[in-house]
Amino acid sequence: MRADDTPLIRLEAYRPSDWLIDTVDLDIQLEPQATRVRAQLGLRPNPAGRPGAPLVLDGDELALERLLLDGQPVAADLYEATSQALTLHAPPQRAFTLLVETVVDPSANTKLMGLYRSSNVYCTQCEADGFPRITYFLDRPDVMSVYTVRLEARKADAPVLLSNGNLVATGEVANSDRHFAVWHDPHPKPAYLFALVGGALDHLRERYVTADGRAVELAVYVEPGKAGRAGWAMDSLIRCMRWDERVFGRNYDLDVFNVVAVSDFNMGAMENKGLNIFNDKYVLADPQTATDGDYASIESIIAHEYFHNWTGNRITCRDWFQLCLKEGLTVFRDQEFTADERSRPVKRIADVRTLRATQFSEDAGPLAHPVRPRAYKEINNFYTPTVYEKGAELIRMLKTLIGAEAFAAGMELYFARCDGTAATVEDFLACFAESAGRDLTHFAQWYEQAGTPTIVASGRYDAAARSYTLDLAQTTPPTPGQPDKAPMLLPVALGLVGSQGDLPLRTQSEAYAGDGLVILDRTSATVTFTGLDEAPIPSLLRGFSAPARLELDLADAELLRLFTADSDSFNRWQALQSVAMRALVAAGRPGAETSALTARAQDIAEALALFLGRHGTGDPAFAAQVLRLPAPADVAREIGRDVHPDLIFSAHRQLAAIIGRQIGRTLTSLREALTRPGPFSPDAASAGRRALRNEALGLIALAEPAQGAALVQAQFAEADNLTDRLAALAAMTLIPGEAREELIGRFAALYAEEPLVLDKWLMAQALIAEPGTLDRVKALMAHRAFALGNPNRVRALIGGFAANLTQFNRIDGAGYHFIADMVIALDRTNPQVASRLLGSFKSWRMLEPVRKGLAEAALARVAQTPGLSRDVSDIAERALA
Ligand code: B3K
Ligand code: ZN
Repeated sequence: MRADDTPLIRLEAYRPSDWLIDTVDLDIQLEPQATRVRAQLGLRPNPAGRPGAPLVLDGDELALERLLLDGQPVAADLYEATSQALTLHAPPQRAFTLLVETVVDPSANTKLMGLYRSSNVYCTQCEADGFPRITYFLDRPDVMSVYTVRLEARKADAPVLLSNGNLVATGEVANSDRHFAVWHDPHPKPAYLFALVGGALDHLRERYVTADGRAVELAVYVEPGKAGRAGWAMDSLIRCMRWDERVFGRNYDLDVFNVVAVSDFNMGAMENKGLNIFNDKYVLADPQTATDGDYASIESIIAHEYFHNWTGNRITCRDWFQLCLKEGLTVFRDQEFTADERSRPVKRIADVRTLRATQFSEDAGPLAHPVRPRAYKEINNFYTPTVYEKGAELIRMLKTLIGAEAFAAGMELYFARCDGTAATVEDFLACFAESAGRDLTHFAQWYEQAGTPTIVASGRYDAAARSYTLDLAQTTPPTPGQPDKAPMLLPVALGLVGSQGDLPLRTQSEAYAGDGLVILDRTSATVTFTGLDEAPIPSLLRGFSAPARLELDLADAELLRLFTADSDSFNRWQALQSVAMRALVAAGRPGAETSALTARAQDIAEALALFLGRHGTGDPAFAAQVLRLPAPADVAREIGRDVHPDLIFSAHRQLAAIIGRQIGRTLTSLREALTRPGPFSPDAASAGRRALRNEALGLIALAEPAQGAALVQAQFAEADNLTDRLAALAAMTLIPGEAREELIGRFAALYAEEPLVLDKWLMAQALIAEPGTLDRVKALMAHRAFALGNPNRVRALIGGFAANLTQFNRIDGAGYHFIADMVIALDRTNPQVASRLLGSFKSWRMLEPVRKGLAEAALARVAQTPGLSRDVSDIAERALA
């Protein structure tokens, strides 16, 4: 079915299920090509449903083998079984059991949804709609059941058998080479949280006692021989469990918690109850095969999935429109965990970078949608930066708005009131309205209205009146289906910076909420601050208090002053980024003069030299963020229309080169000062030092290629860890020539047996901003490190190329053509990976006319391909609309 014929599922159309399934007893005989699934369902009519309704169970590519109702065969005319549904026309209007038997082929399941095999390991992925690929079921999150699962397999094939909940029995099957395990999960759950794993796996085990006294067996399962790489994931797990007890008062609730790493996985990880399944990229780590970035991602994703146990599993979503209820909240929780474990300002900066790069760009293009969408054709296309990252920003704003205390009380209330239910955004917000004693109706609009608001601010100082007046106005651009926008409730955290630091904030203005917070909830507001003996510089949106764009007309000199004097670290960082962004935006347009860029580059370099001299070694992680200029893609987004990627890219190179040359000596001596002898440690402080050293290396490579190449060679030779080796490789990719090719070869030889490291190698090459890259990528597709069937390989090489601003957007359209071909090819085997890749076109409308035309043609070619999946046709259709 083409997406244009696919029914649109609407939030307004929600109604409770007519039937409930209280218990599910699964008996699963694992076989690589023919796994038999016997599902015994304990059904009853839902008192909230329609009396006398038929029973329609969802299926997906299933074949029914056997059907028994209360143990008796069902007459052929009483039911209908297709590959997509099993319907009982007139089921008994009472509780009854249904035994449904299906046979599935895990080895042929290339979609990686439902039950599949990954490197000889059986595993499952059921969110959002994979369970009906295993058995017929009411696959909706508000149908929650208690599961008992018996798994049976050949011992040699699957010595380890795992499912959700607690292990209740194991044994041998008499007179056979088979064994079994029975798992029982006492917590009712929706089918999307079901999971099983079977295979030969090694593990790392720890015992954990919860704050409320429950002993829990923790285990991390990995490919044989890789248990030595599971330590960091385990360590992260233990720390995040403690943190959730301390900060949110949440204890774990089963006797076991298992994490399993698999090598073929459509996304990062999955929070199945008591059995989290991970992309191995987010579990395996040792200094030789994981970067500091990997260590940080593992820590945060382990935490994210664990935190879902309460925000997602114990309290799940009523329907998929409420996805942000679990995702936005859980992202907020994992962000807070990282902020507490590492550096709060650095985490905030990193998250805002991601938000702007992924969510702001989504909001600005044809795929924009509200945090809670009102309609969808394919729910798997809504696991987006808007639902996740903007969803987390909404929770953060809520906390800012009502204060930490009322926020904590609201969370408590939510856990107490909604535990065990499938809840809605309204249920969630009601808890905070109650704890804060406030009406949150206007705030709730954040869930409904798409688009990134722009705040336009201007201020004036009146020396005679000793006052400073700040005018704030907001607008939100139209997005698909929402041409007219209402004003949002924007919490604007602010300060006024004077010559000696922050000035006291005295005002009678209505919009001022106290504690440095202005609430902009109408089209415009004016706030007058009094008692000021000097003209202040406004520091607005401190800590990035709202997911908005800010237009504030400060002079470069004022921004540079904020960079040194603002008490808010985020805005210190932001101030310098803003100066750099101005330079890049001005220089990245057709016909731009280069003199303005040069002048600004010099100002930035001077400010940086001073800053690095003072703080470079004191807070290297923060300094690394400061040193990293806005990326070319950020500049493209800021320009927003008639974008010329090549012009932006060369402006970026030019700016980096001038700065790099200007502060070259500072960078070199800083690199030396940051070198610490001793063995590798992944802790945040050590990672911060490496980040700054490597940021400096990149800048040197751009400014002084010969010196950069020498430093790269030395660093590669001396490095005792992947972070430094990969940074050397990345810096070298900026310097064309023989030496680069030689280093690329050496890196591949060193890591020939490490697919996850080779992914980084593939990606580093796919990102080279040179016309030869497309041919290089095509050639690499034949390399043994690449496989079209493995999502990690595809994301690294093909996804890497699609993220290459200048090469994906080649003026001859060959980049678009190639990605379109890849989408079409991948769609035949794995529609989710294909549709993600197609999302690379999400910013096509902002391009200059020639590229825009070529991108549109490539999109149209995808859209017109016969037999497309719903995943891909939905994205193509919306991108072109
Ligand atoms: N809940 C899963 C994502 C499922 C994606 C389905 N297409 C991972 C997470 O957000 O924790
Ligand atoms: Zn999640």
